[in-house]
Amino acid sequence: MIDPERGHDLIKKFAKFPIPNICTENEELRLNLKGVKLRNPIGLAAGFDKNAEMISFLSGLGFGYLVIGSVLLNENKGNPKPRIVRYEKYLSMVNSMGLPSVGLRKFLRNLTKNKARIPLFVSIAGNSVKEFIEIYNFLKKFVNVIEVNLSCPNTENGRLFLEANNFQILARELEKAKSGLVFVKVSPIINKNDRDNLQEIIEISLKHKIDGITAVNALPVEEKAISVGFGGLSGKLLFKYMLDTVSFIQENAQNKLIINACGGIFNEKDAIKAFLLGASTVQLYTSLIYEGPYVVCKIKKGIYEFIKKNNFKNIEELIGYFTKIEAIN
Ligand code: RRO
Repeated sequence: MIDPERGHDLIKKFAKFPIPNICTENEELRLNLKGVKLRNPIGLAAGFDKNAEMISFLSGLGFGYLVIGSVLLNENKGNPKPRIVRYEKYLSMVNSMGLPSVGLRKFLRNLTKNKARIPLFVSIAGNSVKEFIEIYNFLKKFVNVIEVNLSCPNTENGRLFLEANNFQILARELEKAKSGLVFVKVSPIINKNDRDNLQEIIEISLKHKIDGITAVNALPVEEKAISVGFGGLSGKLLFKYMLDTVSFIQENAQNKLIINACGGIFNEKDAIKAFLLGASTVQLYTSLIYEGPYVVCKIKKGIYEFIKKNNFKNIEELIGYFTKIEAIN
């Protein structure tokens, strides 16, 4: 009933303290991402906790990992309000936050003050290669997974590095600086140009030892109710674009890139579809808003029951199962 951003700010005030895990965990859902051990494959997507203020609380909601950020080098206020609109009927929303960030130093203070009991991934954003690398070098001492945001729909430079020539330069520098896992987050593919470009991003990622891709960020759309007139669409309406993009990456990367599926994951069926198509993990944000704090427990329970009912040994067997069958046939 209240303004969406005011609602989010209220949650932030409440979610300052640690809570014990509200769900049970199952051994069958454990996953090892190149040495990063996850208790389950459900992650919180970037954007919910941009400034690392709710880590200890969010750790208790049953996630296997949290993506915190995106963080910028310097403080940034973001776009003018209103900058979030909900489409309740479609379980979706549009945001045009415009990368608000407390900046790297304050972010790190928050990060070290709040105790996370699960692996933390940090999403980083920047306006230049130099800025990305500076943030990366600073953060790599504290976290071992970085998600490089190539696809913010709401700032002038937000998708600059999704352009293959620019990404090539960034990927080369990241490779030189690399320690730990590096993912890149991309936009959904909707046309042939997007496909061709993503194909190049995949090739460059493989060449420069990027570990995986998070697919997808919000879909750029026009929206008059938002102050700047445009934003990124997330939630149920994004789901089919996410599946398309995940399939495309799986086909073109031949199992050499880890895929995190992000976009419209509301229940176990959504998550299982993504796993079968090749995603190793799924990430959610919008469904947490519409379904509430037990959404992660519900999804995990559903996946566990599916695994048992269909005689899979564990989640690892589910990942890419469709593509494995195709290969046999
Ligand atoms: O802050 C934002 O406007 C924002 C970012 Br950085 C992003 O990556 N995706 C999004 O939907 N919003």
